[in-house]
Amino acid sequence: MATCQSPSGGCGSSGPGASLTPLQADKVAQHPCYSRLAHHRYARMHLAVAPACNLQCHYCNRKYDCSNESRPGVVSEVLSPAQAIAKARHVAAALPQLAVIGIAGPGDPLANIARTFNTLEGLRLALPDMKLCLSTNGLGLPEVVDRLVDIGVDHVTVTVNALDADIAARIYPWLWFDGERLEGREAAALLLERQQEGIRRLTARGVLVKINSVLIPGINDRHLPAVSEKARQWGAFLHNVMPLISRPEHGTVFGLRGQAEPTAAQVDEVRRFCGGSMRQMSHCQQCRADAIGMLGEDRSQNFPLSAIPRDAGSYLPVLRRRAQIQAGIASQGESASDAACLVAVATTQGAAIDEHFGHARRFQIYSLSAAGVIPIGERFTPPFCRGATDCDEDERATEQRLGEVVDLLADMAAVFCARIGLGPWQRLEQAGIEPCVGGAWQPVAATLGQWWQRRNKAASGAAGADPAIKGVA
Ligand code: CLF
Ligand code: SF4
Repeated sequence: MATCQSPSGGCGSSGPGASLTPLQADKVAQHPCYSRLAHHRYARMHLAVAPACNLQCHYCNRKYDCSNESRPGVVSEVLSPAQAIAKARHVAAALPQLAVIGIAGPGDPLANIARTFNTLEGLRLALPDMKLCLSTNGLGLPEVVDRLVDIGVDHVTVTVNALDADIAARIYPWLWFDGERLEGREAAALLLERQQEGIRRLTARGVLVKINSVLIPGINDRHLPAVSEKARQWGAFLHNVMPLISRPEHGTVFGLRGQAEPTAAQVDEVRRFCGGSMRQMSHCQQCRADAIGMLGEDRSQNFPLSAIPRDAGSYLPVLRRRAQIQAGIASQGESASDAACLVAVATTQGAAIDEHFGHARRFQIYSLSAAGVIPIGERFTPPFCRGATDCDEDERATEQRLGEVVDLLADMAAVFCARIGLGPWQRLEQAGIEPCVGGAWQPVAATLGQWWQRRNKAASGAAGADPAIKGVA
């Protein structure tokens, strides 16, 4: 895998948009919907835990999947949060390319707050290497942004079909908000206000936001370039113009009224106009709300709930095997060489090694091999150090959390951080992991490359042949 340092150059999506930190660029490069290149390498899974919706779209019939993220088709099973987490663990073990788990319906995730957050929080604990993603109409978004960020949901899609309340009122007949039913222009205006506020809050917190727009000929087709321009101003990363699906047999208002679907040429033309403002997605598959697999395939029928084991056992062996396989994919096999290894880095933005070991809530994982310094994902860990008071008062709990962190990093050759205490240093060494603070505040890629060269030199002896690493002198 090429390291995606520049979204316009490496992520495969086209057009202008927000500039990214190295960490955000890595997240883009590993998400099949955000990067055209990634969709050949990584799979996604949707967990259908959210049956209800808080508004009505004229292109939706609740018997079918949410049109925000799906082609029409009944969701096979609505899952409870516990079932969803068990299923995710099972699929992650069977499908090592699985990189992202999203909640996209079949209704709106934020109209099902308890089910959605119980699922996200459970996933974060049970699958610490998984990217989490959410797709919403945005009505319930502003109040949950901090909660999403705390869990580590780094990708959020918001469906924005219009900026103008008169246009939006032709798409959304009513909504429920604060126990009240609103209709027409009043409802549309409230939705637009809440979408804007939610998106701004997300981008301000560094979340990668994708805007989905359903292209509805004669209603919003000429208006979508304005949506794209506004999305850019809000700091969104990507715009996904999706063709309306409107067939009478689906029983939607638009389908029954004979509202035309756009032609492929119309979709291309609107994307071209929108591309003047924002990167455009063109590989969307309008997936079901329970889709599993690479984009364009759906393996959900291979994973029925009845096949999920009750006791999945420890996830750690699965996590380590997934890392090896993903490193192999990313390095095109170089990670299998004796000299190759995995390392973890405590970094806030991905540019410099700038975080204290005990404060890191997630470590970035890199594959080091002759193919280069390649980011392959991250691992969420419990922050074992919660301040001096906590350490003093509950030493045993602190030790236990430290043990969990070390277990999660046990397949790493080294951990790089800005600072580390003596206790964790010793625990890492006992586990065979080298603690490295020599590169504190230094650039991540150069520090890791130099460390790898030195390690191989020491291993092979002065006369031995050192494997070269790309880009490191
Ligand atoms: Fe799912 Fe959506 Fe996340 Fe992707 S889908 S919640 S961003 S992980 Fe992707 Fe499917 Fe298109 Fe959605 S191809 S419908 S854009
Ligand atoms: Fe249907 Fe989704 Fe619209 Fe709700 S937001 S009405 S589930 S398409």
